[in-house]
Order: sequence, then C-alpha cells, then structure tokens
Amino acid sequence: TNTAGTSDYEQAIAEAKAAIIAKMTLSVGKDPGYATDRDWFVATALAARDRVTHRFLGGKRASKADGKKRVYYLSLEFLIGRQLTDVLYNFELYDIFRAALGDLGVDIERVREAEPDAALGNGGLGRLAACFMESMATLGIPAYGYGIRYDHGLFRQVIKDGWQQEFPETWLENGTPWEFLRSDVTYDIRFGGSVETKTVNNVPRFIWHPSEVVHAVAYDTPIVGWRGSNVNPLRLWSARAADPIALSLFNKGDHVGALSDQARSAAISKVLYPSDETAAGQELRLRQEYFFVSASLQDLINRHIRIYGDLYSLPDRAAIQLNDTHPAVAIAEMMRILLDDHNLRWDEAWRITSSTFSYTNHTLLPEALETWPLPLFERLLPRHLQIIYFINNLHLEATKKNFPNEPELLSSVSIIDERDGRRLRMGQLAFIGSHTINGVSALHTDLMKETTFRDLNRVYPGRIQNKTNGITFRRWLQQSNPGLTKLLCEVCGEEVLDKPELIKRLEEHADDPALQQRIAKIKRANKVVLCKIVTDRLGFRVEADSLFDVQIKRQHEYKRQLLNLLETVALYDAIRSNPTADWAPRVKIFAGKAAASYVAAKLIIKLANDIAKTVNNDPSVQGKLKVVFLPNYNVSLAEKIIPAADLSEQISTAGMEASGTGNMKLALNGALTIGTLDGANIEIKDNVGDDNIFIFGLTAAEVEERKRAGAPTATDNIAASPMLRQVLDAIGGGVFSPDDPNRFKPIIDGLRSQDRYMLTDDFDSYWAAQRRVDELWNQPEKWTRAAIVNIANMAWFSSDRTIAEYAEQIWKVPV
Ligand code: DL6
Repeated sequence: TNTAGTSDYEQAIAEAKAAIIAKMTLSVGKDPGYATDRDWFVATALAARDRVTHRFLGGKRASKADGKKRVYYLSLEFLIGRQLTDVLYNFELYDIFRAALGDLGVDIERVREAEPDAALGNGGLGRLAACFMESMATLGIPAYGYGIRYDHGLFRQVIKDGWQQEFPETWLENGTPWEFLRSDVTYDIRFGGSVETKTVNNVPRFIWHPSEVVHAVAYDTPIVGWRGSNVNPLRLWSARAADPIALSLFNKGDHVGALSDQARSAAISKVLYPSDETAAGQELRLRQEYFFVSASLQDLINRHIRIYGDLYSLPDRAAIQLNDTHPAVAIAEMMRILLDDHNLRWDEAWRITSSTFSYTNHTLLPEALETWPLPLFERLLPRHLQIIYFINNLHLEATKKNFPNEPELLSSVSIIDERDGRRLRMGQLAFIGSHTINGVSALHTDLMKETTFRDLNRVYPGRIQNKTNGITFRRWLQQSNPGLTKLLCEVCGEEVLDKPELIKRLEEHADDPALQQRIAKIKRANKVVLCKIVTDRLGFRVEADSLFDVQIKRQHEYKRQLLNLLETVALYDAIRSNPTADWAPRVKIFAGKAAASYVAAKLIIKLANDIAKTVNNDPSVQGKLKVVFLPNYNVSLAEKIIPAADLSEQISTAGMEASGTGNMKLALNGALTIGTLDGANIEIKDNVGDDNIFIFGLTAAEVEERKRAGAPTATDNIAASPMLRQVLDAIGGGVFSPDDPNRFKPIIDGLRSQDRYMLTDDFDSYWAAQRRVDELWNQPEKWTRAAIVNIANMAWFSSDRTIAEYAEQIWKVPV
C-alpha cells in the first residue's frame, strides 16, 4: 500500500486503465462509448507497446555499447500468430490489463480475439522461427529476425461442400499496432541487367549494371522475452517501387501503365509463398528470396561498419543463421558485397562469409529441396551466378585434390545439378558456404549424413550437428493452458515458470488420485471450450467425455492424414458390426491447410469431410464416433485445440518428418502420442518412456529396406489385410460419396498401385496401436497417469534449451 492508501496492484490497474483510455481517445480517435472490439484491441496493444518500447530501445543501446555478438536469423517465414497475450504475459501485465479492461466493462477475451493472426508462415518451419525469436529474447541474446512483411499471409481456408477454398488473408487491412515503420531504413535492391569486367591495376573488377531497382523498407516489431528480460526486433521488409508513379506516362493519359512498375515492385512482398507452378510464380519467389536477403545483409553490414569500422571482424560480432535454403542466396550476396562494394580479396571475403553463416536443414524430401533453373537465376542475378560458379570451381578443385580416385563424387557435391536441365542446388550452396549445418532432430540429422548430404559430409567432415527443435513454453503452456500452469506452479513451485526442468517434480505425484483428478478436470475444462468452438463453427455437438483424437498440421501426403481416415472408416465399420464392444467413444479432430495447387491433399480434405458427413449422421454410431474437420487452422486455433487433446497423431512415414513440433506441444499439454518412429517422436519416446506412448509401424531403416527390395508390394499388403481391403473397397466404391461414386478412386488407385507413403505397410500395426489406445482410455486412472508422465518429461523440448545449444555450439554467443 502506498501513501495514497492504494496497493501497488490497484495503482497498476489504474495506470493501465488510464493508458488504454488515453490511447483510445488520442490514437484511435474514438469515444470509448462507441469503441468496437477492434478499437479496444488497438488501444490496449498501443498501451502495452509503450512499455515494450522503453525496454526495446534500452536493450538496443546496451548491446551496442557492450559490443556483444549479434545473431541474425534469416527466415522467409515467421508464423507469429496473435501478439497481445504474448506481450502482456511476458511483461507480467496480463492480470493487470485484464482487470483494467474489466473495470472499463470490456472482456479481455473479446479484445484478444479481435487481433488478426500474423500468419507469415506455412507451418512448422515458420512457427519454429517465432518460438526461436521469443527464446532468444528470453535468454538475452541480442538478435534480429529478418524476413518479409507480406501484405497477405497464409490464405484463409473455407470449407465449402467439403472442399477447401482459398481466400486472401488480410491481417494488415487495418494496420497493426505492433510495428514501427522505419522509412529511414530503406535499401536499394537490384535485379537483372549485365556485368561489366574491367581491369583496374591489373586486378579484374566486376561491375553490375542492374536493369531494375526496388526499395526495401523496414518495419520493426518488438519481440518480448519472458519477464520482459529483453526485447529484440523482428525486422520485416516491405517492397516499394523506386518511383511511386511514372509521371510522364500518367500525364500522357496512361493512368494504369503509370502504376505498373509500382505494382511489379510491390508484388514482391504481397503474398506469402506465391504458387511456384507457373514460370512467373517461380520468378517471383526467387525475387522474394533475394529481396529480403539483400536488404538484411546491407542492413547488418551497415550496422557493423557503424560500430566497428571495418568488416574483418564480422565473424566475431555476427552470426547469421539461414533458416532452410530460402535465404541461401545470402552466401553469394555477402561475397558480392565484400568483393565488389568493399574491394576485399576473394580469400578474405570467403573467410568472412564462411565463418559467419550457418544453415539449418528442415527437410530431406527430394521434391522440397530448392533448386533454380540456371537461365532464370542468371537473368535475375547475373553477378551472383558468376560468384557461385567461382565458389563451385574452387570447391570442386579442392574435392578433386582430396579425393583423386572418386571422379563421380564431383557431380554429387557440385552446386550445379547437370541432370535435368542445369539447376542450382541451394542446399549445396548453403552447405559449402556455412561453418555449421544442422538437422532438427536426432534421426533427421543422422539421415542427413547418410542420404542427401552424405558426400558433402565426407568432403567437409564434422560440419553437421544436431539441434533438436523446441517450443516456447510461454505460449504453448503458460498462455494456452493457464489451468495446467497454475497446477504446475502449485505442485512444482513457482520457479517452474523459469526452470522448465522442474516440471519433472510432477512425476512424483503421478500415482496420487487427487492429482490425477485435478489433471483430468483441467483437461475436461479445456475440452468444453473446444466443444463450444466446434458447435459455433460447425453447428453440431461433440461430447467432452469422449477421447479427443487430434491430427492438426499442414495437409501433406507424407504426414498421412489418409492413414488416420482409413482407420476411421475401419473403426466406423467395426462399431457398426459390433456395437456393444468396449469402444472408447472418440472424436476424431482434423485441421490443416493444403497448398492451393496440391490436388491430392485437397482431395484428402474432401474425403475427411465426406466421411464426417456420413459418420456424424449415422445414428448407429452416435455417442461412439464423431469426425470433425475444423476449418482455417492457424496458431490461434492451435492454442485452443492443443490443451484439449487427449491423443496426438504423429503418423508420418518414418524418415520423412524432419522433426515435428506439434508433437511436442501436444505432449506438453498432456496428450498421449500415437506415432511412428520418426523425427522428434523418437526423442519424445525416449523422454516419456515406452509405456506412455503408442508406437507403431515401420522404422526409417525398414522403410528404406522395403523400398530397396520392392517387397512386399501394396498388393501383397492389401491381400494380407481383410480389414484394409474392406475400407478401400468402401471408399473407392463411393460409400462416402454417393453423389459421385468415383470421386475418391484416384486416392484408392494410388494406394493400390504405388503407395509412395507406405500406408498399406503400416495400416494393421496402426489399427492395433489404436486398440491399445482404447484399452488404456477405458482405465482412466492409468490414462491420466500416462498423461502426467508425459507432461513431467517434456522440459527438454523447451526452445530455450534448443536456442542455448545453438548459442553455445554454433553461434558462439554467451547465454
Ligand atoms: O523444423 C521445423 C519443421 C519440422 O518440425 C517439420 O518436421 C518439417 O517438415 C518442417 N520443414 C519444412 C520444410 N519446408 N521447406 N522447405 O517446413 O520444419
């Protein structure tokens, strides 16, 4: 209590209230009596942002003064989601602002919901970047995130008659209160043209004459670490035409033509991941990549020179992490800047470049490894292609010298792929130009060494490290599951919020019926919230006492949503034939978007919806089985589904999911995993123990072996499984699509012939694992015990651990 007789808490509420009202009046320009939820969101966000800004600027000043090494995280995606709760929670202002809004007659939940998701990413890779930004701020690592400020993030998914439709997402329609426009931080980004060679003092010099210049304008969003410890910028670039309008054309009456350059330039930051199906789409993607890389490097080099005077010390003061190959052209751009703009010698420039960069690989799927046709790359970036040729020549010469008897090695480690039209392999470039390359789970890293990067790993031994992914517990436990967090604080002590390893203490109470009941109650309350979402969005009810069986992720054939659907149909048949058996009542919950051009994945979404329609309208399975496809999966929906899940489906073909991070979020929230020995599932199993996870299916080695042997074939597998045969016949025969009986024939034909993702190999084992799930569900104490053991053993998956490992072992920055 202070001298005025009010407690500090009351005073803080009064100040927050005054700040919100001031913002509502002076910044939003509205009388609070007429304010909409969105107005309240903006006013609240601006009031919160003021607190952040002081810390933000203070932190920048301090790290500049300390001469600390900075981390630059280059990523084409940052899947941030909503920020209000993150900021308030990490600043420990959430309760105060909730009370302040409450006093003003406003429900903070409604204010929260008025914030659009910043969906500047597709899935795991982009969300990982967001978690890493938060963890870097939490650990006090001075870091910049660099990316693109897309006007339109990942599309909005609407399900119409069971089909996915895509609509533009409009998060910036009304601006965002979180960012600061830095129009003084603008760089020229050049494209096209030609390269002139001159000899100056007997030294060849290369002068690039670009044919096009676009401006990159910076927008900074502060990223707040836990307990407001530190605030780092996420700097996103927006594209502008160098000339806003061609005035001479305009004056001649060509009003549209006068704006065409502006449109062409602005297109670069218009949309996340434009379709790369067409030549035009591909070119735009490459333009996006170079655009943000060039702006980011110019920016960080400017900063370095401003503070340290020259570039020789760059590797001691800067670590640049390439998040996948999308920013890999940075290797060539850094060389260009050092050679052409700063006149460094090649060997000096290469030393600086290759000791500053490191690269994370996120996939080994051949079709996802980025390559560019040489003619396209040359047309857009002629000088960079020269530099890449030079890098490649030196690299191949050295390889030839070190492996004189293996000429075939050269084609596999070359940056240029000569096989299918000449293409640039960005993974090779990123590998050669980086001091460290990492995979994102133990299995994935082993596979990198054995498959895609096997030969490069021989040429540059010791460069590959593993850094198993992680998730920020602030968002994925503390904010999304306050009930569980409160219990953890009680049982494990408040310090658990800072030291996740203390969650382990929960395990001591795993057999305590009172604790089990409390955990079950928390889960049920979260499920009730999700039930309401289902009713609101889909118009039917699901029962909170059912087992919530959840598969939420991008729709991709390797993730095998289809395997889950096959099992759903088998279960549907089995319940109908034996209605009195001890089935665990289930709600199968699906959510996820398919790329707009991915026809097969979109057909699987339709199948999920058609199965849902049949099952949910069949009275004979009422109370035993429901199927739900929740549209428009995004971070905010994940925050609601994850705390409510009982079973987490992680069923990719072994060897194909690099890590997975949804698997970590779900287990941390007490869902048991049913999964293959793939990605980080293996490490989850190692942590929670074999008895607390349902593992099934072929291992990665077995998958490879079967592919090599070509046996058993899908035909063999189907012949050996009467249940699978029945399911395929039903789907292929139109049981779920009476309006178009052949609709799903392509899916079933694909399984019967090629079955690239080996669903028929794993089906029986998956079915058996699901029956083990039923059995455990029917023993609620044992189920809850297993859930407790899962929660208690997830501390290692905190992204603070992952980032600490990057910092110590790759970036060499203190934590
Ligand atoms: O590392 C983050 C995330 C992994 O958890 C997923 O397993 C993996 O599929 C995903 N990779 C990509 C690759 N995209 N590209 N290129 O999104 O990364």
